Parts: sequence; C-alpha cells; structure tokens
Amino acid sequence: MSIKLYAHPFSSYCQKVLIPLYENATPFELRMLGPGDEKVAADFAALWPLKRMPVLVDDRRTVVEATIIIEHLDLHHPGPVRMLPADPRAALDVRMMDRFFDNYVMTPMQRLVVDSMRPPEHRDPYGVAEARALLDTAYGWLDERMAGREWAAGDGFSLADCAAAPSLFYADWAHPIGGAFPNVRAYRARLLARPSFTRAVDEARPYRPLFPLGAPDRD
Ligand SMILES: N[C@@H](CCC(=O)N[C@@H](CS)C(=O)NCC(=O)O)C(=O)O
Repeated sequence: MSIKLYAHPFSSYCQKVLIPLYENATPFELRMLGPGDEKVAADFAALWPLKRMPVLVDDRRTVVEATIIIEHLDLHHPGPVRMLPADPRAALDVRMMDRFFDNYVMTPMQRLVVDSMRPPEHRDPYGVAEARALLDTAYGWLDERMAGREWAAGDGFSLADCAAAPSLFYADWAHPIGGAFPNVRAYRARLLARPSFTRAVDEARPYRPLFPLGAPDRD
C-alpha cells in the first residue's frame, strides 16, 4: 500500500485528514502513534523532527501539515468527493475558510487544552482568557457566515469542512458554543452526521477519557 499515515484517532488534526480519506475510501495504512510502539515513534520523529501529527508518506514523499496532506490527496489520489473546487476562485474561498478554522478555532481550542495539562504554577490565565475571547469572536463571525449555508465554502463539502469538523467538535467541549450561535451549532451537528466524520469520531471514542478538560457525556 503506497499511503502510510502516522496519526492517532483522537487527534483533531489527524481527524481532519481521516475525513477525506474516508470520504473517498482511499486505501491507506495507519501507523498508529501511541504509547508502546517505539519503532513507529522513532520513524515518525525521523520523518518530521517537529513531531506534529499527522504525517503522510506516499511512496517516498513525506507530506506534513494537515491542509497540505489533503491538497496532496486531492491532487494525487482524487476520488469522487473533491476537496478543492476546480475553479481557482472558488478554491480560494475554501482555503480561506480552512485557515479560519485552523487559526481561529483549532489554535485557541488547543491553547485551552494544553494549558490544562500544565503544572498549576505554569498555567497562563491571561492566555486562557484571550483564547476564550477569540473563540467567542470566531463563533460570532462564523454564525453570520453560516446563515443559509450548508457547508463552509461553495456548494459542496470541502477541505474547509474537514478543518471545521474536528475544530468545532473539540472547541465546543473546551469552550461551549452557546445558544447565541445557532447556525454554528447546527453546522457542527451537520458535520457530526457526515458519515466520514461520524466514523472518525466513533473510532476515537475509546480515547475520550484522555481529554484533559474532561469529555462531556454527549456527541
Ligand atoms: N499545523 C499542524 C498542527 C498539527 C498538530 O498540532 N498536531 C497535534 C495533534 S492534534 C500534535 O501533534 N501535537 C503533539 C505535540 O504538540 O507535541 C497541522 O496542520 O498538521
């Protein structure tokens, strides 16, 4: 099998890449990154010393960064569900929304999670408050954007929705999307009902006790 994915099912950025793989039933081999497999961990560190997952190896090419992995799959292993529209102008809107979800939803969500894992004397309440404020602003902007829309960009499911699904999934756990943002809540529910993401969420279910802030009893 030519595609190998170094990943863990509970990781948000790994789920981002699992979604298009499942959408298109693309065959791949999962190199599971978890405690206990020193060989996989060593291979991963050698491939990408920054040690951020996912990492994809396609024959001899190593591809890092979830967005670029999805672009790589769309280019080299296209399936029936294209993640980038053929029209470059439409693709730009998809990429813009992909950046929105990574920078303004995933990043502050991760900041909340990482802060909760620090020893108490190294916690950063100011940074946590900043992250919560950024999430509220992002939810507000997205709520207006999603009014009357099914997916984040264009007419169909895309890279932007791959970024949205895990970021909104975990952001809602870390900093709940309140009733003031009904379009964001409805969009998150649509993403959860998408079979590719349902599958990713189900495969990650056994790891929920690992969520440092405590996983809520839902979803
Ligand atoms: N910019 C990277 C971010 C990847 C990332 O942050 N991955 C997390 C898991 S969701 C990770 O590897 N964390 C391990 C660490 O921080 O040491 C991408 O888009 O792929």
